[in-house]
Amino acid sequence: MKNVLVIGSTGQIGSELTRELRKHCGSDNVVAGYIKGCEPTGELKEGGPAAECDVTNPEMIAEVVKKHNIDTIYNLAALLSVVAENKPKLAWKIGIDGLWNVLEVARENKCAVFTPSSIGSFGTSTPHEMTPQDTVQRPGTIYGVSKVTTELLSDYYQKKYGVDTRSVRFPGLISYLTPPGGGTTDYAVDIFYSAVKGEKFVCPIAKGTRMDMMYMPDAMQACINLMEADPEKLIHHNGFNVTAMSFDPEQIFNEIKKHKPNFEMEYDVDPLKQGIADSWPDSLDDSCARAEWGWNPKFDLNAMTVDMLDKLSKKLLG
Ligand code: VAH
Repeated sequence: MKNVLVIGSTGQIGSELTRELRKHCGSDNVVAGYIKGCEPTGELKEGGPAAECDVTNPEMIAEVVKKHNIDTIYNLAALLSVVAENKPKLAWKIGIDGLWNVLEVARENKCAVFTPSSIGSFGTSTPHEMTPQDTVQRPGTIYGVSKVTTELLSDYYQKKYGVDTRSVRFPGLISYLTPPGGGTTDYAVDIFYSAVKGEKFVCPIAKGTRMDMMYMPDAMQACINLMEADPEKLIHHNGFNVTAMSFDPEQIFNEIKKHKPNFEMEYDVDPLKQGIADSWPDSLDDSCARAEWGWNPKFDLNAMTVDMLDKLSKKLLG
């Protein structure tokens, strides 16, 4: 991995991954791809090259890949689960028509490709406890349908054309840098903002709803370590289960309360988010990722809470 293009570099994952990749590969070797109206700013803009790169425009992708001699594409362009349910056609256009464009450019230019899947690729008929790596995937959301298709199309290009496609199924991602953009697991980020601001948190997810989660630094390591793993050791290529913790709203609330004794929470369940959350696993089996490429998260709920409160307090309160 020498010259990298991050498509969707200003999003929740892309903005942090571009920074991490620049530290890892060298600032000049990581191109921040963006679309009009979502141009990089601040460190993302100053920290290295950027290029307009709309995933729905194959010529644009090819031009950037050739100009910067790209050998690895991180394709992070997607609508998250809740937004996607309200804009299903656009979700498919970005998620799948866009993926097709990326895979074709990768095939023609011999690039490796990472396009994340999600625990959203599972549905109500999937075993919910310790969800296996290889199991039933019949999601009921357009987000989930697009993520299963992402896994299958990426596997197809790997088998048929030898394109080196690899990816993980991300759980909910928690970060203090870039706020999430319309997902079912956003509550696990929003709760920290309420706690730091001294506000009561109104939780849109029902008591007892467990979902897998991960702190963003661990997600960054997953993105990089998988792409640099020895291909000879990979049995799977796309859609590795990865997780770091599984909790419900009460558990994260009580962990935060250890540090903010006056913090309060009440429930106001959002039916759309709750319906999606109920269809997702309660916990994942990530043993294949651990065995095939050494996946090993560093942050559990306790460690993430300490770091999130510290970093968010500095960000919001100075
Ligand atoms: C969402 N944060 O909620 C994303 C993610 C597993 C959750 O895919 O849509």
